[in-house]
Amino acid sequence: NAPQETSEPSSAPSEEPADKKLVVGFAQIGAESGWRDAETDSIKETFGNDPAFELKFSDAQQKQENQIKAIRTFIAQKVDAIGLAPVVESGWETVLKEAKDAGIPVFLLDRGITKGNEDLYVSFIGSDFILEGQNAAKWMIDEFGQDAEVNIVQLEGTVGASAANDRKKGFEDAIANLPGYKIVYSQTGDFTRAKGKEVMEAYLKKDKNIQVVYAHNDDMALGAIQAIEEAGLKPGTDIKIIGVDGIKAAFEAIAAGKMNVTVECNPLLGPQLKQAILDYKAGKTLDKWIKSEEDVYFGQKAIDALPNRKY
Ligand code: GYE
Repeated sequence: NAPQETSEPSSAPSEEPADKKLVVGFAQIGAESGWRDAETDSIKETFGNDPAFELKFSDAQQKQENQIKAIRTFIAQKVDAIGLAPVVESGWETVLKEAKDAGIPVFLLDRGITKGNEDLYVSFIGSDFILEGQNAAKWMIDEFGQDAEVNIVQLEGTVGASAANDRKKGFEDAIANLPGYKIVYSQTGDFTRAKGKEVMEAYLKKDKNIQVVYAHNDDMALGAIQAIEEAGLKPGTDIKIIGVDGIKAAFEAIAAGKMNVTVECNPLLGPQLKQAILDYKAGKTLDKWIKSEEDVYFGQKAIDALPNRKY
């Protein structure tokens, strides 16, 4: 599939304003999850509502090659800045070097790239995925106790994505010294609800002695919940369900007693990206990592927060 490119309609008057618009090209991954849809909306709203900017938005339909093509198109169009949500960590050196040589600043949004390439982008704006994995494990250990025997199924995100690698690492490191905690199965569900369900369904046919599902995002957790119900078990009770992202549907599942906890990951990054571009253009020095602030929601706290969730 070719990348789909759309330009936001300009809200400026027909006469060119004295100040030229800043053109931003954004290479998005796709629309695999509720989280990503919220991120896309945030970017489109932020730049679409600001007459000082023009947004060129590309949807790569989950393929790195499409993201690379989109970046090359942005370079040819001489955009003022490029935003990139890298689907996987590796393989960006060549194209980001091309952007650098063209003098176009690159901002990484939400996912990172392989360490050692910090000279190829201005800032990374996003979450600490290792901490998210640790927080997921912390909830579980608080719930069951250090000495418990707990069989865990891990539903991993997209293979090679920083969000998947680091959520796995944070979680696995946190249980490494607790011999009762065993990951009995770990498989990618590609961050989608459909795949999360499929993987869980297949595993439950072989083994139902599971106490926890740890899903690298809420969509896969919601898919697993369906599979567990169809297998005649009670998600949230028989099997505790841990997700990451904090999408509204996860809060609803917690309120319904089918899910236990969601580790928040903020997708509303449009305003921070815009600010970073403006700061860069104003000659300010930016932090290499502009971190998101996030919380962990379970029980009554999740139920209380539900009416005010924005995504
Ligand atoms: O958790 C998942 C999405 O990169 C942080 O990607 C993001 C992840 C998010 O598809 O739902």
